[in-house]
Amino acid sequence: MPSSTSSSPDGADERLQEQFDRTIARDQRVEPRDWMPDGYRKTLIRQIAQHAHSEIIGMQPEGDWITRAPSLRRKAILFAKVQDEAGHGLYLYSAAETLGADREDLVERLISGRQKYSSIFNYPTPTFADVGVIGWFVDGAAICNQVPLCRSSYGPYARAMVRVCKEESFHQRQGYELLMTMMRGTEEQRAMVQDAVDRWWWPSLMMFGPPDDDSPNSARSMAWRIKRHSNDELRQRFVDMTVPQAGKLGVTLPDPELRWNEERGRHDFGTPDFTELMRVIKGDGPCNAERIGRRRAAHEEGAWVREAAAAHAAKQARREEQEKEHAA
Ligand code: BYC
Repeated sequence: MPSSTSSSPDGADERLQEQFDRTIARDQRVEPRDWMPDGYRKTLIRQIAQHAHSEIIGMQPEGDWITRAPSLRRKAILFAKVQDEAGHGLYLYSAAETLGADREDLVERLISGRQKYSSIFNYPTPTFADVGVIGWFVDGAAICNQVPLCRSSYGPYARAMVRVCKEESFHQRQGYELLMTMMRGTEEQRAMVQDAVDRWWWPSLMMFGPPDDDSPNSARSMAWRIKRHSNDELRQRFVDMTVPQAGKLGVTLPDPELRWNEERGRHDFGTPDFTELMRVIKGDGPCNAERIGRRRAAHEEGAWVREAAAAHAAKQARREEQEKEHAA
């Protein structure tokens, strides 16, 4: 792992720090072999690991509908989307590894509850309309949050985000298209869509994190240009983007305070229940135990695959070593 801070009498650390500060100030990228402060490395590992875990846990709520999708077309779309989420998790674990994190350790931290994942995936998906609303709201929120991360100061994270965002925009559109189809259907289907919208609206706003004046990590992450916008700014963008889409779809967003503010040129909206957010983050949401239990079981059931892969790699390495000895 590249070294971080340590004091030295010849002022080398200050020079490294200045170089790092200059890279950030010029909006250039920090790369894995560059010197970086410990705090920067730790913050990135924290955020990237949480992001990776969110993608992996995020496969479950929609994944539950793969065997029950109403048509072959919907099944194929859903399969592809959930597979994409697995891919996003893997890019992100790789990005965390470039910072010296150990993937096995990260997974262990997830399944033991020591590392977080997004609160949004602790809510249930009782109807197929939930699949559509997750695409529209949750992937829509992810796009608002992640497009600016494509300009994040850490190179591997920023580059992973470019690809992830392209896929997220397909995910959002498939969700919206699914809901459009349901809205053209029966009265019962329209009611199902409205019910899913009512259940997912507030948790989706909570995805952006606590309000700015209660966000302990924001100031530092923004100074390091890991985060480009505050939690409240991104939440506002999401509301402004989603309100006209709701109008076109023909659903009502469940917020009596929601209205266009001519003066600000943006929407005013109500305050999400941040005590609920904190409760869910701490493990007490409707599905936390189920989500982690399932991830832990899948990890344990997959132990034989990891052991076989490790044994194969060790055998290959031994063979290569023997071949080198013969050749010498
Ligand atoms: N849920 O100081 P703050 C997807 C934590 S998946 C849980 O504002 P920060 C998808 C926060 O971590 C995409 N925890 O923190 C997948 C911090 O805790 P620690 C998921 C939350 O980091 C499948 C504490 O609260 N997206 O798109 O400056 C299907 C204080 O917060 C949450 C990402 O992961 C939350 N909602 O800002 C469909 C994006 N909010 O670590 C879709 C990358 C806050 O200090 N992450 N916390 O103990 C970020 O952009 C930022 O980390 C956050 C939080 C905006 C989430």
